[in-house]
Amino acid sequence: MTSGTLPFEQWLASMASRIEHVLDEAMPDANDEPEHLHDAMRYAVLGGGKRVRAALVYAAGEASAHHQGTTLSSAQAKALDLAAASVELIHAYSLVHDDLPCMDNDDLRRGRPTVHRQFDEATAMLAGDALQPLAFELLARMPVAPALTVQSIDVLARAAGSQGMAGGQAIDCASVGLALSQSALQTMHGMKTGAMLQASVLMGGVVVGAGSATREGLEAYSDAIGLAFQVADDILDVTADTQTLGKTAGKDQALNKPTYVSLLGVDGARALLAQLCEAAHEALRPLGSAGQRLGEIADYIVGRPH
Ligand code: GRG
Repeated sequence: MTSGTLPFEQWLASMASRIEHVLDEAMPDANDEPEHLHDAMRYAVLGGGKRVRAALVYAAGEASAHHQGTTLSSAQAKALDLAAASVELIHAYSLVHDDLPCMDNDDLRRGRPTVHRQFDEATAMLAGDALQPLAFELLARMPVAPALTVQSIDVLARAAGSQGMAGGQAIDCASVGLALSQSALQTMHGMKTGAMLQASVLMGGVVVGAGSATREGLEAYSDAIGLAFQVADDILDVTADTQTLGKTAGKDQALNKPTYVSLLGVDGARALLAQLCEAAHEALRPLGSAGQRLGEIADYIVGRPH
């Protein structure tokens, strides 16, 4: 996994193919009963996605080891695989449920029919339901000290739950047509999108037993990129290269959902994004060269060249 000299795009591609393989192995076989459900779970998870959350787990794990002057043991590398797979599973479930007719009612995801379109609504709901416990099952299998496993489960459960992603989604659903203040918008997105990105970074540190100084840096970094991701998404939503995104331009605006662009305008949102990117790099400064990949991921999220 130590691939410090690869150019960023190649490193990201290598992490994406690594996690694809880990997920493929970890998912139930499509021939196992109930076949229809397993088929839908595999369809939801495999063969798409930028795998940013997995890359954050790997980069934070490597950065933590490097900052402590060590390299990853094979047990730690295996644990990072399982942690990265667990965040991708929770993320995939959230997309399946978010696309359902009772939520965003989307027909396309990652350039293909959404799970409820490809299968049916009940199967899509159940596929999401089954992906969630699978994520925690993978964490329970990590070959690390039990205390680190428990901490990882705690971080992921909080990020996905009612005070994280699911809660943010609930606030989002309730705010259609409302004019939210910037701080209310920030709270909603911080929970809905930011929490899982933060968890990805923190879990990378937890799994390798990062010390408190490293964790503080990771936490500040994750705050900045968690928010930056959503601001960038809102900007892309209106300036849209829909081919790359595999989604409909301006969907949130069309749904009359509040966005950073509707609140601050495109230029205001871009200025906020630049500030957040700066804050992410600032947070990494104490990690020195160990933070290089995380810095590159921040640039990637905000769309800067590297
Ligand atoms: C249904 C509980 C529940 C939560 C849904 C994540 C989420 C909460 C909704 C997704 C809606 C959305 C499109 C939000 C914008 C930001 C976002 C999370 C985009 C999708 O993440 P990417 O771009 O997706 O990392 P890939 O496909 O690359 O994995």
